[in-house]
Amino acid sequence: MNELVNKLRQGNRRALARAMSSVGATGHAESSLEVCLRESTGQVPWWGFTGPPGVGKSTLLDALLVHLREHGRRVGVVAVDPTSTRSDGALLGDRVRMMRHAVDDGVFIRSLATHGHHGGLSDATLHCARLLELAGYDPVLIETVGVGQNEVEIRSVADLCVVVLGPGYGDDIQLVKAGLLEIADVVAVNKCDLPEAQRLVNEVRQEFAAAARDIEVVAIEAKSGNGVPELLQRLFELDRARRTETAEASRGRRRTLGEIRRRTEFSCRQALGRAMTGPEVEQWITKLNRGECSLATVISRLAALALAELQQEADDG
Ligand SMILES: Nc1nc2c(ncn2[C@@H]2O[C@H](COP(=O)(O)OP(=O)(O)OP(=O)(O)O)[C@@H](O)[C@H]2O)c(=O)[nH]1
Ligand SMILES: [Mg+2]
Repeated sequence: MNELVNKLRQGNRRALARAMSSVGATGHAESSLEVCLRESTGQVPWWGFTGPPGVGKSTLLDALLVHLREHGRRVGVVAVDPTSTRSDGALLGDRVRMMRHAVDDGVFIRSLATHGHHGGLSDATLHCARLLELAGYDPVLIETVGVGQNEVEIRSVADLCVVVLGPGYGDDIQLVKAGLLEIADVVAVNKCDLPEAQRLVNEVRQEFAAAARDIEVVAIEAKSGNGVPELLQRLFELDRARRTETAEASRGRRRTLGEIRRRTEFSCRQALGRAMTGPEVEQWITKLNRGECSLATVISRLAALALAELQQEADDG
């Protein structure tokens, strides 16, 4: 175990790749590596990049990697696909877009298909980002598609959230955008080489102004790299402002709190689901329909069953 941690701290890429595959794969029981990771990380900022599918997140990360390397930073990337709607080919696409960095020892890119992973998007992301932090990567960049629940999840994992938007999504974007703007520390409007982009920039600025929120909206062209240095400067500024001692102390705590919340919700939902299919349920339906018990009673019985199961699991280790 110590040997593995030493290798990881030295940035051994094979050890890192292996650890990423093994960590979080065991279900309920935690490996000693997972415990060690929680203890040894929490100092390095994680920057989240989220936005609609195809908006240019991977292209942006690729461009940012160039500049971060010029600043002498070693950068870890976790590209997450929580929706499971993309094929392996699309995941490969992420890597292809950032492929020119694959031979660079100062960059480590991991694509994650979290479909079917217990606990969803965030556990696997959390483990991989912690591993990258332990291996000396700073910052750690996390790409995730911003749809539905994921946008809330990325907020609980990343320290800085960059929301990437782009023109050409029609009205569908409105709902997504509203949720995304909530979680933004910075907004990058990509594809500003396209004619409709400036309108989007103005619109987003107006929305922030109306809500009295001081969020910078940066116009970029990820493909050509225009605007990317300005975005990076803004990220450095925000990062510096947050790199105070208290922020660093609370970073690890906040991640663990998010981890507890997500795992608790996940485990409770699973256990309740199983309790709902138990043999007692038929009797409760009958009693409830005859007015012989209240819904509150049924709920508390189901919750008790689920809790007993969780307790048993914990006792079994
Ligand atoms: N016109 C234009 N196209 C861009 C720009 N940046 C990226 N694209 C294109 O947008 C498409 C999607 O880019 P990706 O970087 O894969 O987008 P993504 O957000 O990572 O996509 P998913 O990971 O699938 O959600 C590609 O065809 C890019 O070439 C830009 O600045 N201008
Ligand atoms: Mg991508």
